[in-house]
Amino acid sequence: MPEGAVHIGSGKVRELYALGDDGLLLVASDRISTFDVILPTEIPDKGRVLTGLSAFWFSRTRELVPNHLVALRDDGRSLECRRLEMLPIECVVRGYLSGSGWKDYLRTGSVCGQALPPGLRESDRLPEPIFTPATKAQSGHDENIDAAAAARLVGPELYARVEQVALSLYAFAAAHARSRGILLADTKFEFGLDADGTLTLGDEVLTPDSSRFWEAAAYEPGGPQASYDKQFARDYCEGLGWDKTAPGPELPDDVVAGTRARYVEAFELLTGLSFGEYIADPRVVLR
Ligand code: Q0Z
Repeated sequence: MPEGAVHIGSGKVRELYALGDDGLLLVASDRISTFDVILPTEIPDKGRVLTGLSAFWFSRTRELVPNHLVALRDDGRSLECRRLEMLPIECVVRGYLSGSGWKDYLRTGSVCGQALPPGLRESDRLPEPIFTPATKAQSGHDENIDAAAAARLVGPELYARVEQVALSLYAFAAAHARSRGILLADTKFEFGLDADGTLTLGDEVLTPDSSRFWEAAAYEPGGPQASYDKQFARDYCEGLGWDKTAPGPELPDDVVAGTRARYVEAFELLTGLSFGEYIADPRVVLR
């Protein structure tokens, strides 16, 4: 437990600590989930990769919107943040049709009340990126909601601003990722208000756990795409005939090594830095 920090929450793969009255410490573990189940085997350095990517994007997007990042710790897996009053919606942006967006489109022809052209296939690129808010479920899965429902939850003015900022963040990150051979299919942002009431980007941003990253060279719409980072682990688990209920299976060493290599590769492609440089001095991602 980090010194002087009081544990206040656990996510599936992260821990949250209070730092004084208005600070938080977000610590990313090496745990991995597949099919929504935490596996008993860790992926070494996964938490460092995700923390380094998050810090990289916070640093690169601070001109677009202020964020909660205060400091990146020497361990490379802990972010000191400002405590925000979080908005009660998940701010998802989709550039491609996948996951719950694809499911909703098959059923209704729309995603979050936004009609899409007929005849789209799974994983197709959308005519333009769309903002698809969701409620924060206490447990289980977030539920997609339409713009009117989201605007009722946060107020119409804040809703309009959050949509515009989320779309700008996606456009910036998707262009950057595309230039490095990675498609950013979709991503989830969480925003809050700081002590002055300023809209502020919080939580983790543009990591493989909050986004779908696809390898551009392997992109083939018309079906599901391989996950950039988790596909080895998923394929292994599927091959076992596991029923996808807890507890999940242990991963063998070669699957752990292959999965770790994919996380490190995503980090190196997106940041343009070697992962070794990051371990030696995490602050290199802040430029
Ligand atoms: C983020 C979460 C985690 C469990 C609360 N800056 C902030 N201000 C207020 N609240 C949060 C943040 Cl980031 C906040 N979460 C998600 C993160 C473990 C849950 F590391 N919950």
